[in-house]
Amino acid sequence: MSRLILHIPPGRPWGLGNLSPFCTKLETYLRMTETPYDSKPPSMSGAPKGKIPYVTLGGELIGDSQLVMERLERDRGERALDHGLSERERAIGRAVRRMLEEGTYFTGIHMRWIRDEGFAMISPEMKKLIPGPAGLILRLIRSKLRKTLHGQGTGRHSHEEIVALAIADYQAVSALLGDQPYLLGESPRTVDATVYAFLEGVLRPPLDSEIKRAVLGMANLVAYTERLRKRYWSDLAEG
Ligand SMILES: N[C@@H](CCC(=O)N[C@@H](CS)C(=O)NCC(=O)O)C(=O)O
Repeated sequence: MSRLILHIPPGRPWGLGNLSPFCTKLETYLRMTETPYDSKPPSMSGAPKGKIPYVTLGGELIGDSQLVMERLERDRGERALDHGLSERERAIGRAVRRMLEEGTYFTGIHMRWIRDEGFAMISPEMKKLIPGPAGLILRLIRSKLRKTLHGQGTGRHSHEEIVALAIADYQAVSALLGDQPYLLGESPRTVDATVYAFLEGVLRPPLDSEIKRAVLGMANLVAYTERLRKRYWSDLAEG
């Protein structure tokens, strides 16, 4: 089969895998499984679900980081990262993944896009991805995200409530991780790609926040992020 093409925005801002946690998640998985891939900038109009990341696999376009990973896991059979997990471990992995991706994610959108400090931080990075004058496009994206947050519900909370939600989510991950090297024990599993992507997205960008300070105070999460980074992202510059 031809080499997988990963369609993601270029760049490693602040030493992140990607600005988008879903792109970091999928690329982390490809690195965890030593799946050969080439990266290519996405076309939003060509994206199967209108979102990033997506991949070309054997001539087929597949959208959604999780659907791509599930397909690759199926193809790997006994070499799948989640092979051998118990029903209970799979359930914990699923619950943590969906908490981060369908809940915590929106607290990150609030911090990066709605708060002025976050918007000031992210705008120059977004401008690198948008050809031509980007000011208007960024304001449009911000306004669309404000509506998305309102519809999803996070946008109806105060800033303080949103911060408390995010911290409680990371505390839950910290409690589940305990002193294990990976979320479900001794070996890295698919859920670790998500957990890593979300933690680096809080820890690396130069945005001081109550959430970042709280995560920095959870020593096991900080050590975990460094462990995964060393193992899968050692090619990225520090700092
Ligand atoms: N469930 C999707 C979520 C992907 C997602 O929300 N990507 C965002 C960037 S972080 C996106 O493409 N947003 C563009 C849009 O919603 O129009 C996945 O896991 O791939």
